[in-house]
Amino acid sequence: MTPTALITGSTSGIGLAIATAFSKLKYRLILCGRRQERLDELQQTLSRDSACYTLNFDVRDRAAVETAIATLPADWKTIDILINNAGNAHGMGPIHEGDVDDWDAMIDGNVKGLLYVTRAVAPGMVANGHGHIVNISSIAGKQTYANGGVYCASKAAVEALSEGMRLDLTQYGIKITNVAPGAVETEFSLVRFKGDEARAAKIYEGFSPLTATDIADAVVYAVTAPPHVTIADMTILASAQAAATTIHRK
Ligand code: 8X3
Repeated sequence: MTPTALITGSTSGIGLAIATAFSKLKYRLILCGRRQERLDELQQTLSRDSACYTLNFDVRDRAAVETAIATLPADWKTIDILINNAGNAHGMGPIHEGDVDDWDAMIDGNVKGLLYVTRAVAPGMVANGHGHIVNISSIAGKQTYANGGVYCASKAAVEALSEGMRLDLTQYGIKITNVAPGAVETEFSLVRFKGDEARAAKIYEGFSPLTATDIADAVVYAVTAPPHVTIADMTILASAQAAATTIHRK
């Protein structure tokens, strides 16, 4: 049967690339995001290849997450694949100068939001005896860097949650894949630097960064692996990148 995939943060960046790649596989798609206009546009584009349903909510809003998933129509209720992609970096700076609103945004979105969505979707997978959860983490969850402590901590939490979910859910036939990308050129840096385009562009200067499609390719590999294979953890770096903050630029 055609799998149904729910993707958070599906209207841009890595989420959009995954939605596009899944659409080529003819998966049924539950496209989630905060911008209804973008969701509508995406639905229009992707419905050429696959059936789509949109859900407009912010993962940080616990009640909205619960309501959105609880009110899915009957023929969209069985979710085979959950892509926990929504998340972002907000601001950068030393801990003693950190903007607490930025910290809240990162912890609420990257950690609590991922948990809210998982809590709403996983019981259905347990009841069905199968499922696949893909958590989009980051190299920042494996290596902490200066001025990024809170973002790195939020992604370290994702790493721990991937392990925790695997320990709790393997017995129910649910696979967990943790994907940790390095430098991917998306609107990520623009959000991190609060719209400062020059500063964001500098991040990707002098080397070929990863594209969102590179990450989507890896996710497709994980979700199409044979039933007896779990791709547990993938770290994906740009070829010029040796570590989170070590990039060889020309
Ligand atoms: C984004 C990757 O290296 O900019 O998650 O933190 S990095």
